Amino acid sequence: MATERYNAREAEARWQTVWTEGKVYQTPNDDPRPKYYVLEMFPYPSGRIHMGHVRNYSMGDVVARFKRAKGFNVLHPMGWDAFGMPAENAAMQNKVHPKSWTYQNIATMRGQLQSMGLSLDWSREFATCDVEYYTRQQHLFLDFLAAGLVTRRQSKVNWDPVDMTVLANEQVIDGRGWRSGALVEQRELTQWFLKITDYAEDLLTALDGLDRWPEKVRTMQRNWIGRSEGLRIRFALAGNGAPESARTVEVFTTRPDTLFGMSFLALSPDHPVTKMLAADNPDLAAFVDECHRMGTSVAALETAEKKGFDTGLKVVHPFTGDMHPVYVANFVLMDYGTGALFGCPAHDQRDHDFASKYGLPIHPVVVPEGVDAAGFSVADAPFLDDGRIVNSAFLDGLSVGEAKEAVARRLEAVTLDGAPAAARQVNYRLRDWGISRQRYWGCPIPVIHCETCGVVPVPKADLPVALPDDVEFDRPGNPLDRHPTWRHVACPACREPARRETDTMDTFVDSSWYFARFTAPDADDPTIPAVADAWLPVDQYIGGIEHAILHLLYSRFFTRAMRATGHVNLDEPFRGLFTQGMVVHETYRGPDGAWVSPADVRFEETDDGRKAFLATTGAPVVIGSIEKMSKSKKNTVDPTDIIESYGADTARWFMLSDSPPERDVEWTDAGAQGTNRFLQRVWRLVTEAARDLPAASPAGAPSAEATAILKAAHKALAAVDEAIEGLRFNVALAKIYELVNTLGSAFANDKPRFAADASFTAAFREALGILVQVMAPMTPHLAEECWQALGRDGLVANTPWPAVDPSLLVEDELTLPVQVNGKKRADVTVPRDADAATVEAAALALEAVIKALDGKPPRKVIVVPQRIVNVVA
Ligand code: ANZ
Ligand code: ZN
Repeated sequence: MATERYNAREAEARWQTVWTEGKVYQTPNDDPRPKYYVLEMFPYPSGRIHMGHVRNYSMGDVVARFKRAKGFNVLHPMGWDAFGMPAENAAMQNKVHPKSWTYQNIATMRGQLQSMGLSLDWSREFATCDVEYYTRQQHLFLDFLAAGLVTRRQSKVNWDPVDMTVLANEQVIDGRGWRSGALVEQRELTQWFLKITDYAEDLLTALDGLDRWPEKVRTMQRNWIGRSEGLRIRFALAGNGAPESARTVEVFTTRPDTLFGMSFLALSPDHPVTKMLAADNPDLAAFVDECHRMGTSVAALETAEKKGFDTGLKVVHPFTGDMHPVYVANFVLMDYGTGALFGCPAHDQRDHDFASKYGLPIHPVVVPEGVDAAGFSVADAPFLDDGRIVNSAFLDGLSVGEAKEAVARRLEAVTLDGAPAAARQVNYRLRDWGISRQRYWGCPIPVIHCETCGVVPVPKADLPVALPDDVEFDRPGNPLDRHPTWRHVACPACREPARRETDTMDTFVDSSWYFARFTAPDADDPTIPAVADAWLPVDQYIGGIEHAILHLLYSRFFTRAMRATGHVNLDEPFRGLFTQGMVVHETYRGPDGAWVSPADVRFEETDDGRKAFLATTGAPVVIGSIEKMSKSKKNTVDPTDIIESYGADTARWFMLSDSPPERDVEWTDAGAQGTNRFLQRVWRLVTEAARDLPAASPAGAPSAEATAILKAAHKALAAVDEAIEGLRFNVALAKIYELVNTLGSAFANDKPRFAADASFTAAFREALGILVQVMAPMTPHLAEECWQALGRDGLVANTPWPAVDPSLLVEDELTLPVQVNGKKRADVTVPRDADAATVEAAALALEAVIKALDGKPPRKVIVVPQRIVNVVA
């Protein structure tokens, strides 16, 4: 009698209802068991979930279900990173309010996530655009402000002169506004900053303790923070036209050892001396304007052609007394170091490019160890490595490190214009975090500007500063600015008419503390510190590598700032971090060269391989390379289509099965079908066994066959346990395949034994139970259905993880190689505890050994216990 196919669609919905109604995944805060907090990076509600989400959330759910079964009180929440530009773009393009667009998307995506059967505590759900959330964020901002962690200062923004609006760096494409196409300018605006640089050193050194983070991510963060030890050196200005008020210029250098190789000094276009000179030099002013038309991003500066303007001024070299020209150069940033540098073309690529362009001297002062200075040329390329100092007077012969120290010592002792000519300085590449955005769909910055009182924080009692709903998106710019009433308020200090801040916060602020809010999502204050401290840090955080720098660094900073203001008492938010690989798929192009979606392609196996055709017309389709799923290449599959045709368990299992989780996984329909067949096979095995196995009867001591079954099950259990613990999901799945094969063939071949051997039946039942339990984290719906078919009590979701019987893991046989005169002839399998005589006898009885000895008795047999048998003929 054939059993019914497993109907995933019907069963999955049914179990989801059971879980929801039983509140199976709701996590109480007051639970005596040890805590475990697993979190996947929360999604942006763009419209629909994609396969990357399916992979990410499947992994997190495996960990959550596994830890729950292992006796932990597991926190596994979900929310929405819901503020940001796309909602405003949709508002401008489709005339839909950002709020309704966002909440509609959330509703769709929540439904999709729920159809995946994730063991989430939905009672803790929130969106960052919920006023209940962002008002607590305003509360944090006010606390940070009071604690001196917020500043306000002038900073450059990308300005679109046609749309009359500020643009984010991502909205500047090749130097032009993404909508208007106008050349973007740089403008100075007063903006709000969070003082992340106060924690630069701490954020750097604490990386050493994050031993459950990928090394790659720690390195990226180290580079981003970019600590360098250097020297500030002041040069005397000389030459016609030096401003009265500026007698010296200070540079920052990490290579004082190259000072004798100096050939120019360069100022930033925004350097105060540049500004003084530009005031009566129109050519220089024009050059500065040209520099301002480049994008503000560091990347834009790095790729731009190096350009300079010779000011005609000179500086005096502190050791040689030589005069060097002073340029204004586009590659010198005002907000790094001192906004000025000395150029040493022989040992720096940018300086080399610059000197080559303007015909400045290129003198090597460092040569590789053991190389003769006379024959060493840097005309074509600078020498950037370590070496020996040459052509440098008192530094000659020193190492780079020694020379840095020697220059620092000498210059610290030299007095220039009444102060030491140099001072040591540690510099960080990390900048303070500018959070002001001139946009509507974000968390309003809770301050008020008063003519008399200046900047006045909104009193906490007046929170929330809620976004107005009645806004217009018919024009570019910030709708909050032109709202008729919203910005007009009374000053909280003097009650006179004042102006509300109309900037909103960078959306990275929203995601910098959501993990803490999940611990007490309904609290009046941003957190309940004792509760947050009990749950945090997040034990396992899982997400994409694209967040390796900003999101993780901001969250680490926020945690420190929240500690400084009493909201939590810890510094590192994420104890373990895992960055998963991407989901990739073949690409297809139709006859007209346009991308074609996999859903519109039909395949045929032909004599020369797999061929693709348009499903509609039958026209040939070109199969292209395998790439990250993306809308632009149309090589996506919709998770909902997959779930509807195969079920969520198939999608979940396939996302975990084929590749190590940190690598890319290729979605193929054949792979999904294969997974589906495998799950059907498990269903058949379990239901047929449940039907055919005799009822349990007293089993007695297990027979050899029963022991073999128990061993296979417990070995698989131990291996799956270890693999999930180490987040090697594909390894866990491989062990489960093995177990299914073992049980499948035992069931097919040893059926007669069930009637005769009660211990075999009992072992088989136990093994099936283990199989269902180890599959439950990956395929939770199928597991419940099987659990029920086996007649087990309750939900597998509530059942403790089975205990491994260690005695079943011991191998009681051993296989040793047998050599005759040093050449391997055979293997011998003996009981693990066999003595030497037994092993010797077994080895000599082997056909291959008898043949090798040619009938003669051996001269000697050496048994190395547990290792090898050597026979000497
Ligand atoms: C002289 C020199 C000689 C330099 C040499 C390098 C190589 P890191 O290591 O990243 O901190 N620099 C200083 N201020 C700058 C600014 N505002 N904008 C752009 N570049 C600036 O970089 C420090 C080096 O970057 C400094 O050391 C300086 O060039 C340059 F063979 O000084 B160096
Ligand atoms: Zn006032």
